[in-house]
Amino acid sequence: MAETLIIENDGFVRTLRLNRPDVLNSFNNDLLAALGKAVRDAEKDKTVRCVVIAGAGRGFSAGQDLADVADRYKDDAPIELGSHLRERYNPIISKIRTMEKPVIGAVNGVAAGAGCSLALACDIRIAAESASFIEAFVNVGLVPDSGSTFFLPRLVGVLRALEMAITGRKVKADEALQIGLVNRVVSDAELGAETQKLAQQLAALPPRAIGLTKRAMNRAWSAELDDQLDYEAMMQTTAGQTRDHREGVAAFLEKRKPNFTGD
Ligand code: T3D
Repeated sequence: MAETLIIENDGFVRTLRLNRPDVLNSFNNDLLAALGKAVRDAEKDKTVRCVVIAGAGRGFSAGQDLADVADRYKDDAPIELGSHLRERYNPIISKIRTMEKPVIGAVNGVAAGAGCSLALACDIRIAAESASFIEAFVNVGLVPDSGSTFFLPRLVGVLRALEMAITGRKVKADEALQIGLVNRVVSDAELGAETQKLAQQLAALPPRAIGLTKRAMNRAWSAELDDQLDYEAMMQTTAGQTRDHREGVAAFLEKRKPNFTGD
């Protein structure tokens, strides 16, 4: 049986490719377990400085595999979806946000339901022209989960977020760019190369500075200004004590390329 997740390393960049193309990379328990382990491993591994999440075939991910859960509905027993989310989806979304490494979502096609949430959890989203985003939950009588109610209003505002969530309509790549849902749209053919180019650029930058920046930005979503100013000062004390800070300053003054090591 083919692996549900393909893991590829290129220098300091690790790509996690969802690999159930026949069902648009929808999530069964195997894929969720593999992705959960892969994000935990990527966080711990010092040789990984940037993570890319991508999809095989024509989709990014169509969310929960609806066939995989059909067993649940065989009888009239009450169903408790919350524990499935808490055990399998939520730890993945949390890890992507708290990992002090940049995570790029390379959205090659449709990102629907929890697949859309997964894309939204990434730090940077690059979309192919044929990509689309669908808060598909409502179409199957569910509410947005896996972080969609958190990320979407913060990214595009409550007005647009709520409309996407309660209509379940498809937002294509050009609209996604216009409303601030993605950083960039590239041609389908260029998605792989453009993503790798950005990932390699990020991997060459000082890892601690990037990690602390991500931590501070995450925190800012629910902070007061004075409190956040103080937090920035604290983060800067830490960053200022790294070897990479000295290397960056020295390289600038010596007019050479810096060599950041993560120390
Ligand atoms: O349940 C819990 O544990 C709670 C968690 C919930 C999280 C969620 O993600 S709920 C939302 C689940 N996802 C959906 O409702 C999306 C369902 N899929 C679609 O609406 C459409 O497939 C798309 C709009 C995403 C794409 O449409 P299209 O026309 O490009 O492709 P298609 O023909 O519909 O799909 C291609 C194949 O993938 C097809 O299989 P076939 O007919 O070729 O054998 C289709 O059945 C399969 N597929 C697509 N999405 C899913 C799926 N199979 C299982 N589960 C899916 N989610």
